[in-house]
Amino acid sequence: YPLTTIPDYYLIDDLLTDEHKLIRQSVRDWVESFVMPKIDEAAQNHTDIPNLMKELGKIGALGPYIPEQYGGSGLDQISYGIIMQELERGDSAVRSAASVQSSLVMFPINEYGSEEQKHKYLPHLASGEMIGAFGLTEPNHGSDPGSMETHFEDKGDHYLLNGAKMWITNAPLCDIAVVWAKNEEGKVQGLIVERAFDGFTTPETHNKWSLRASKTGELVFNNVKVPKENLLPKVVGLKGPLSCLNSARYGISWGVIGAAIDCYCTALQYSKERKQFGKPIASFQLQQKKIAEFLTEITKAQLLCLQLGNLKNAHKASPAQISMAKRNNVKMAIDIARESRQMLGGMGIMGEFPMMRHAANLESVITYEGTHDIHLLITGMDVTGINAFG
Ligand code: TGC
Ligand code: FAD
Repeated sequence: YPLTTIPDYYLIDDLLTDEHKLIRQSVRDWVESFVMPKIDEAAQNHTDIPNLMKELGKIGALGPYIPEQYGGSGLDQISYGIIMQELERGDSAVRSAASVQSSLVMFPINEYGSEEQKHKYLPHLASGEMIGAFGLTEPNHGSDPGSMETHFEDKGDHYLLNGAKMWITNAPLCDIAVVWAKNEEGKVQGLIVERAFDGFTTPETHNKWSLRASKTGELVFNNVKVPKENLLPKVVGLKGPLSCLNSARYGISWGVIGAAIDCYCTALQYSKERKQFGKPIASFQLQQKKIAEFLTEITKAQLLCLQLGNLKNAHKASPAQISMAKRNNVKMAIDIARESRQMLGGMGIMGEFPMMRHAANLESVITYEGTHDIHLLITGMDVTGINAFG
């Protein structure tokens, strides 16, 4: 479909700056030339896209809001959101790579790291020469990370880390991992674990039907000696990893709009070209209902994200507001991917069209960074003041 058909039904462009639009255009062009031609093959073959992280670094998609002195671009939160949207129009795996590197690895090092840690890691993460992973989830503790078992002991001149993390994006590729583990008092702290440390392994998780162009794996720590200078010094407690999730969930709220746009534009074009009963299928009311509802839901999601971005820029976005946007927008996108696939009939199951790939990817997106139900409970708790988790 021509890129000029990408929807802006409520003239939201009028609310963006020239810089926002320039950033969007450059990421959009890169997705068209670098991602679109190879994404179906990568997903079909369950392989990652070669050099993806370095390419993301070149276009400034890694840590866009990290200060320039550490290799970031010092951009605002709306720019970050727009970048995520354009990347996920290509594929959720591409957005995932940028999300993890930016919000889950660079963000905690920038917020909670020492000056030495920031200088040592951030510029290499921003350029994509170094790949980061984020270890919070464990085999026995996903929605409830506070019960994690991974722990470290103080051995005088180093820490000794033991445990395992599961479902970790980019684990098999990572050069470093920001790992959340309990200290001897049972308090959660962050450690930067480097690939070369003895006892650290990253087995790959095979046979996924979702996010097939992204590598997922485990982080296993068997008596890993972590130098003391690799502890993130400025945060103690679960709020450390959860604050990183605020940033990543915000980016996902924007990102999934991109996946929905790709499905919407594809279905709209197809429905105008495909004829049945002597007429384009777009002329049938049932198909128009789908198209009109897709556009309505995309427009609502765009407005939600833009205002959330304004709140984030003003440091006023609450975790519960972010949960609402993540939950609403991922559901919006997965519904559009599934419904738009039907509009293509048999062709909808083919790799030439993006719907099956987006729908399958979004099954992960609706699960990671807090499941659909967990985000509902966060909203419920915020509104009622009653904690329904425990
Ligand atoms: P709870 O007792 O409510 O809170 C513990 C402490 O954390 C604080 N807190 C937050 N701080 C910052 N941001 C947030 N969003 C926060 N939510 C809570 C809270 O104030 C408290 O602080 P303090 O100082 O009083 O100690 O926590 P809980 O144990 O009851 O758990 C509830 C919670 C919120 C953890 C749970 O609802 C939740 O969010 N579970 C979901 C877990 C999750 O999202 N995991 C994601 C793993 S990473 C991932 O999926 C990456 S995918 C990457 C990709 O490929 O894109
Ligand atoms: P569980 O927590 O076991 O949940 C199972 C079901 O129970 C869900 O439907 C859930 O909503 C429901 N449930 C749980 N508690 C409650 C409750 N109190 N009330 C009602 N229902 C409840 N994690 C990382 O740390 N780093 C990563 O990079 C990362 N990448 C990922 C990549 C992929 C492809 C996937 C699939 C996951 C990734 N994750 C990562 C893990 C992800 O965050 C977890 O899968 C997610 O938080 C859910 O945890 P779980 O899978 O253990 O499910």
